[in-house]
Amino acid sequence: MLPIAKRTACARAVAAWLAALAASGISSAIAASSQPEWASFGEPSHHGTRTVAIIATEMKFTPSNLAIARGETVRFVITNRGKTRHEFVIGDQAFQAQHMREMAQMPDMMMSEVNEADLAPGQTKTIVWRFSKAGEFLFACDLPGHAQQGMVGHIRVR
Ligand SMILES: [Cu+2]
Repeated sequence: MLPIAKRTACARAVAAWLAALAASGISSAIAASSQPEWASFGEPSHHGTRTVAIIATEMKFTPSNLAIARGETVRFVITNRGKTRHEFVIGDQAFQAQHMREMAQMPDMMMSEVNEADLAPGQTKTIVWRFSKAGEFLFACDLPGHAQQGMVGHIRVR
């Protein structure tokens, strides 16, 4: 569990993003519906039916391509075998783009969202995710420059 302060920082960032969306008017319907921002690509769960081990290094994830059946619940066990901090974030294109913008502005922010793990060198964390929606999704390290250098993986849910 992460300290409250870190969660608060993240909650503030999300709140600011929602406020910006609402102010823009374009996505006010989404913001007003109180749907979590990850609702378009699945939901957190507790019991995975399949375990996938992911290794993070500079600058890639291994494996980097996953085929998942719609409705499948995956227990991701992510280990940072690199020399620097990395993230593992599950999302669709829009979520990753938004999160990358946030990380570019606040690269030291430790996120603790349900679809995100922040890993120090040598650290292992687990995320259990149910892929209830079909589609093409990404897992990425959204630290500045990392995804651009190859720290991105593809998830196809059918
Ligand atoms: Cu990284």
